[in-house]
Amino acid sequence: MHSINIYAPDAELSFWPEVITPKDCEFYYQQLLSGTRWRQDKITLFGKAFDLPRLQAWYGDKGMTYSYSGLTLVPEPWTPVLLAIKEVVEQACRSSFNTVLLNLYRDGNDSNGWHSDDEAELGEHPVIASMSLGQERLFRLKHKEGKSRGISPLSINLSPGSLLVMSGSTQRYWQHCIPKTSGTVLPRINLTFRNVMHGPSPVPAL
Ligand SMILES: O=C(O)CCC(=O)C(=O)O
Ligand SMILES: [Mn+2]
Repeated sequence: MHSINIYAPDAELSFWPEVITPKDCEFYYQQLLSGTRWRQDKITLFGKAFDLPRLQAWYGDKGMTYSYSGLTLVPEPWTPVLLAIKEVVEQACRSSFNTVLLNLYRDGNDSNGWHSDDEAELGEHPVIASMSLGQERLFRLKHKEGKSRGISPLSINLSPGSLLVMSGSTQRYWQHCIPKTSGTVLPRINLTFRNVMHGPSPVPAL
């Protein structure tokens, strides 16, 4: 299982083009597509609620709630399929994770806007391990000071079965996104394994 280092200033990026076989890819994709508790979450911007342009699900160890963009996600318990994928990912990147955020991009209209995974509960140097299944989509990265420092943005095709690990100061200095795309675009599932650093906290009373 080979990884490629992608060199960029203030970033640590490793990429495995094929961390699982095409056969496992297809199996996990089908299992996750039908067996995940997909949610249509909303975010509030300027007092108005909008549907996120993708479906999401949050799984992990008990108590590992995760707050982002005004949402608090309470994890569903690990499933055998997710534990099997977690094992592969942990062995490849030699890190351990206690949660995973799943994204389902239903077609080319679904997307993920520019952001960094820099929430306090992920710690100062988070390791984010991003595994892709289904339709290949473009992943873009840009340095926050790219314009003034002349640092070029990066684009990586996230093919099914690939693993991209972002670590070190990547989240501090870079943002990433999945842009919308035209043409015939089948669904894509992305899993980002993360390590949430707080102890079990009470479930919010909502
Ligand atoms: O879908 C992807 O490849 C990226 C997902 C992502 O950045 C996130 O969920 O934070
Ligand atoms: Mn992200």
